[in-house]
Amino acid sequence: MDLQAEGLSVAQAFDLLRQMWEIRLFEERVYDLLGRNQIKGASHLYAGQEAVAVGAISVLRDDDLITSAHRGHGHCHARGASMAKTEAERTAHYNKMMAELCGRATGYCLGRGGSMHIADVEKGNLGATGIVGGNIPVATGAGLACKLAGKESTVLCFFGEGASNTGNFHESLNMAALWALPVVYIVENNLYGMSVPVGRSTARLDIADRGVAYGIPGEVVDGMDVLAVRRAVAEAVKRARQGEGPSLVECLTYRWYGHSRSDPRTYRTKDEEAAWKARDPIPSYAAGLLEAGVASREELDAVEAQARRAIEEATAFAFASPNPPVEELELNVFAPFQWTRSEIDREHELRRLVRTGGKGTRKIRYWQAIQEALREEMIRDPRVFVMGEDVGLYGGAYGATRGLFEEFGEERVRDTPISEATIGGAAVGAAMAGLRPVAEIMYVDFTPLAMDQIANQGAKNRYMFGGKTIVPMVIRTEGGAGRNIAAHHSQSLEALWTHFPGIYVVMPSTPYDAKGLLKAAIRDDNPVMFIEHKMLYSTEGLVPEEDYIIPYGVADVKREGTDVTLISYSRMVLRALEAAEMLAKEGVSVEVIDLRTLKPLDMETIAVSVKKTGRVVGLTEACKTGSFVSELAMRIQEELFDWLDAPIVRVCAADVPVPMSEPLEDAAIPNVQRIIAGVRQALR
Ligand SMILES: Cc1ncc(C[n+]2csc(CCOP(=O)(O)OP(=O)(O)O)c2C)c(N)n1
Repeated sequence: MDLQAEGLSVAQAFDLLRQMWEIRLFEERVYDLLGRNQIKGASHLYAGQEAVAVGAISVLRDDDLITSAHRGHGHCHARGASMAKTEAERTAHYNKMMAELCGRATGYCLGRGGSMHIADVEKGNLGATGIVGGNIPVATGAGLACKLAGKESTVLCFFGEGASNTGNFHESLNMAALWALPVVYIVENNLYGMSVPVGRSTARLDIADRGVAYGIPGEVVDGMDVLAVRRAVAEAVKRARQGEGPSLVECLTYRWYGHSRSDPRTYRTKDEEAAWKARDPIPSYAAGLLEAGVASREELDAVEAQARRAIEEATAFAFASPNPPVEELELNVFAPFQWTRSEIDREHELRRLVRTGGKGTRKIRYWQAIQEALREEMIRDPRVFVMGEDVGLYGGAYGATRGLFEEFGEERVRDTPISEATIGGAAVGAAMAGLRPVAEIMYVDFTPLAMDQIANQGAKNRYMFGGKTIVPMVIRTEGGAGRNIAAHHSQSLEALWTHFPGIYVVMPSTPYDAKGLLKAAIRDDNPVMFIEHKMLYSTEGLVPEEDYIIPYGVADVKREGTDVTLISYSRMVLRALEAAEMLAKEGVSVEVIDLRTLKPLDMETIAVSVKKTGRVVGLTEACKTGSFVSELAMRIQEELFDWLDAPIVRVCAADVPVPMSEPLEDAAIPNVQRIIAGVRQALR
């Protein structure tokens, strides 16, 4: 071993050993505590693989980032330990890790994440994920943020060989190669994905070769040799810093324990285990230090003893720590982002202004409202950028990004590959790394392809990681029927998106609402699912000349009335208004509420109206079963039952996939006649 050739000082060489011991002893302790049910939940132990995390992370700078997977203790440990500047910081780091595994309030994630979601975002660890392959797009987006920041920082993305069979892997490698992103994808090939051997899950055994398909250099490394890993990753990081793009490093390694504590390991032999244990990365590295005269036997023993003490102290700390207070259950679901009183009041005035068509307003189309919001926010804040399929020169499938490419260029208006998962995940990673992405998913029907990234990573990361991150991303999409393009391009999936904690859902019906709500979405620190309607893009309406935002959770009473409250959103608001107009001729006074944001939901405005009318009709273009209107009806029933004079009526789409044929499509969704019938039913 030649420390100089490895670029290591003696202290650094000792540190590698120390970190590997700490991970090993940490995992042994966790195994023991799991067996005694003192640690609950699932833990996927990293023992045996220490050389990968420690070797790879040892080449990072403080401004670099990592993302990790379900077997993530080693990554979290190595990152925290290598960034600790003092002994006290190191101690705090082990303590927080063990406390997190024990679900305590003092843990890194305040007990919200546990083993599978361990993260220390403040130290550039963007977190572990329980979804195999889920971190790969996030790393790709973080790489984009690093590249756009121009600071030569780099992202290490750790995952198992099983994850290299996911679409996320392939989408991400393609995108990273296209955009020359500074990401090092590190496959920890421990030969099994749960119980299935790599030979039965993976078409070609050298996963590193998969890089070739994308023009990414791939290398297979002995993952039991900390210095070999370090060398390979150092080379890859150097390429990344020089702007040469991503690399793929496959580390051959082995996990000492089963997949998780309950795994009996029947799929592998004792002989195989013994053969790998004979190549234990810790004693072999220690022997190298001894042979090279860098360390004495006593010094090596002292490293182990010190690590043992640190882990025991961390365990004691964790058990002495309190559980998170139950009253704080909802802490950090959303970032506390507040609009000022004056912004809220001004919006009320502006709403009146555009309704009366006063001075200081002008008429634009809905698509222009979206375009203007994007443009103004891109001018206001250099962190804002747009990406999605065909958003560039083409200007978006519905024209809402027209002209932005010409004005801001391809760096800030990015055409993406057709890779919905990685578009969503890249938005998450870029947002966590400091940017404000607005990602377009062409049709809401395609958002399920990105559901893991948006719902599991984007919406939950803040909560799971103890409130230490924000994910200020906007997913712009459009939905709804009306163009005879059938069941894969016409759905209304908003209820799906309201279901996930941690993401707002916005559905504007007018150009004024679209512009103000989108500007608010971009400025807000939380993820937003912003759903436009394909049949609204060419509609016209007034917007103020001045810069404005529309705060979330403020519904708009689009027509006042006294007999019945008709609540809707998006395109159906227009039909609701038509129905109200016709009913007015018969002497029925309908109040039309446009929710504008389904989440947060403005129950105050609803309450004022229901207390006045006592009757409610919920109107949506979505299929009836599980629609958002069903949730709305329940909320009203729970909170306003005493004021109701009649059962709540739902007017929804039929429970059918949206058909192509025009008369069938028309019949599938509510029309004015059905809305009128719904109102009459509420009045009975
Ligand atoms: C998307 C997804 N599919 C399946 C699982 C269940 N699961 C958890 S870990 C795992 C094996 C993963 O293998 P690999 O990526 O090689 O990582 P390793 O466990 O070997 O570290 C499986 C099947 C999951 N959590 N997420």
